[in-house]
Amino acid sequence: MIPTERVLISEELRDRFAQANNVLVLTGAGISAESGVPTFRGGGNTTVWKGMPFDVISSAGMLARDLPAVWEWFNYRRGLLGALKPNSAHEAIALWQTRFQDLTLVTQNIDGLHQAAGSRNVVELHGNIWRARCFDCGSRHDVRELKSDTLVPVCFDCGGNLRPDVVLFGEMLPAGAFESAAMKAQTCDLCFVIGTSAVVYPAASIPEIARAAGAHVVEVNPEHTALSDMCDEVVIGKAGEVLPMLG
Ligand code: BV8
Repeated sequence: MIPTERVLISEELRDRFAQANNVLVLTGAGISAESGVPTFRGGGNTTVWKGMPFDVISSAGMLARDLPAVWEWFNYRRGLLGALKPNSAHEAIALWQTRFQDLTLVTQNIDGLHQAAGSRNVVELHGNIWRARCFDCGSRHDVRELKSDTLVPVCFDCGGNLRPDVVLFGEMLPAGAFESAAMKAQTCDLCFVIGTSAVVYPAASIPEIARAAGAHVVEVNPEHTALSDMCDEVVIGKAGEVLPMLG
């Protein structure tokens, strides 16, 4: 536990935060940790499920082999998420959207907590666990409105099988999502990387694009990551404590 008073925000970051116009924020599972959402690689209880590492059960191959098992896995995850609320980090970022001329929020998370905190136009690189998509007609449905007595729900538009509207390992990201995030990364002057181990691509390349385009890149994480050496500043701390300190 890092005592909050020891979390250091540099004067340079305060100045940049005060003067920034175009800001891009990339978030990962760590920003939801203080809401009680288990992270993937921090030993959270989602890392292995029924003996399978999560990147096996959450993969295109498993979807093709065993769609019911994938639904069971996401139903279990939604059960963990159901009662959880956004934390002060999600709330701080929601307030930033009126603070800056242009704020782009890009998340790897599928939990919907940024939207629940009030953030709008969230770029969901990996989809959303609360949505389902039809294999046949592509229509999207809120899973909370699905009435199904079978593990694999069917589309009420065309009767096709539904799948979680989530990007699995080995699958392409939603059309345009990465491209719009990359475009904003090229024009932002301040880029925050919050709560991600930065091992999943292409998401982890967003801060690299921002850095190459001249943005000031700031990481917020209780520990160093694969991206830390590339960042201009690493604030060692929990997102829920650090972000409200920025104002
Ligand atoms: C793609 C949805 C092109 C599912 C997720 C073989 C074939 C195909 C592709 C690949 C391949 N080998 C590698 C790849 C690329 C692959 C990849 O990157 N693999 C990695 C593991 C090496 N990527 C893909 O497959 C992507 N698609 O490449 O398409 C393609 C397509 C076909 C063929 C070729 C190419 C799709 C990737 C999307 C996968 N779906 N999620 C689900 O949720 O089940 S990714 C999953 O990992 C989550 O979205 C998660 O967000 C993401 C990244 O993890 P993090 O968010 O960083 O979470 P993590 O637990 O790792 O870290 C938490 C961090 O928070 C830690 O640093 C911790 O210190 C910190 N923290 C903890 N507490 C706090 C905190 N920080 C702040 N405050 C706190 N309180």
